Amino acid sequence: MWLSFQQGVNCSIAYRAVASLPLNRSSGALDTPQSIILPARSWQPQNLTFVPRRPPIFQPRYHSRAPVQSFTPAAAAAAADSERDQKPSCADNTVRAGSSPVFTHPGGPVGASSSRARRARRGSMANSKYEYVKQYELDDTLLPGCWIVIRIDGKGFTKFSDLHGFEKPNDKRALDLMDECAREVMNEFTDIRLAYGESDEYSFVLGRNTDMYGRRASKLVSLLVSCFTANYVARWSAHLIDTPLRAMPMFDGRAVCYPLDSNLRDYLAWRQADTHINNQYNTCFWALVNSGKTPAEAQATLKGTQTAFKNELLFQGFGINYAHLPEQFKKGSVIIRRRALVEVKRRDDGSPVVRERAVPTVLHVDIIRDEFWESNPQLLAP
Ligand SMILES: Nc1nc2c(ncn2[C@@H]2O[C@H](COP(=O)(O)OP(=O)(O)O)[C@@H](O)[C@H]2O)c(=O)[nH]1
Ligand SMILES: [Mg+2]
Repeated sequence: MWLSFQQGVNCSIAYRAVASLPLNRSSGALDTPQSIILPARSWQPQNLTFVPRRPPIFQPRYHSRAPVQSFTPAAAAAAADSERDQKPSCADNTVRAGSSPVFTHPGGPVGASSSRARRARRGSMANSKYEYVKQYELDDTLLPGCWIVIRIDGKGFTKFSDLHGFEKPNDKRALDLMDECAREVMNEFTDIRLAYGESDEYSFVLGRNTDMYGRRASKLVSLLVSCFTANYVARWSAHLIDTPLRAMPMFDGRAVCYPLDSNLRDYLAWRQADTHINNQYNTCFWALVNSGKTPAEAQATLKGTQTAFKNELLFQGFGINYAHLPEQFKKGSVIIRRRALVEVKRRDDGSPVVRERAVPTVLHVDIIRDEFWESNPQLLAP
């Protein structure tokens, strides 16, 4: 089960029990999460419902490694000969583990993919006539001491969402899937302090002084994008239960550095303001279209209008009180780490072993005003 309690920074304590995500045995996917929020004062250990631990989507990670072939001088000589006969691109030391014969090297057999062996191989490049190619690799280390924001964005999601019949203007299933993928990214990369998402995009904030992957932009962007995308595919069927995935979801990514705390807050405020503006416009637009206007007429009606007009239009014309729309639609999703009790394993007698952990937690709150930052001072701490 997921058993968690959340603790605010101001030491007010709210307790929360989160039911597990049972594995859908036929699809191998996780079912939709359920949360049970218990009132803080009524919390007692006996109130907590124990449910099976959330199973991993995949079995425990391990790296399959090609067996290291035993080394003999004769094999080494033969391998070196055949290596020389190959094309130039194969004649350097970039031999792929498991696909090549083993030959001698100061760092050990090439088939052995230990980091020591790799370092030694790299060192031997010093004598190689091909070494100059390394100079073409640009240094993309991100500025030191700055906040790093990595924003990912769905490629062609206008089409992608139509193809899968996403509800307009917001499809909660799709937004929950985005949130879950972002949580998984934060579980994988613990240097991420905070994430903010809306529509088909997510921004991940890394601490000012993170040394994750040497702050190399290409490493950071590619890893976050691929982790997010892999989770999007793997968890799709748990959220869009009766909707087969009919196209490959893809996400682009970029890294931006912000030197000041105020820059970071302004960046996040910009994204959240964008969420509100888009959501309000889209809610009006689709209400007009669903009432019989053409898209062009709906666009013309809304052109140049202010917030008050749109709120009035929704209320008078369609009985929609904008303030009552789900916070997830109006404010987007912010993910921060909160202390929580998590079941880490089961004893032989079936009882859960619970530990306190920092758990990425999805909130739909205002991050523009000071209140959020004042109640979560760890987010901007050095
Ligand atoms: N219907 C619907 N569409 C969505 C939802 N979330 C994202 N989208 C679509 O994704 C698009 C994202 O905008 P943008 O990144 O600028 O467009 P892209 O270049 O086509 O990915 C929006 O314009 C929507 O069409 C959703 O929940 N429901
Ligand atoms: Mg997009």
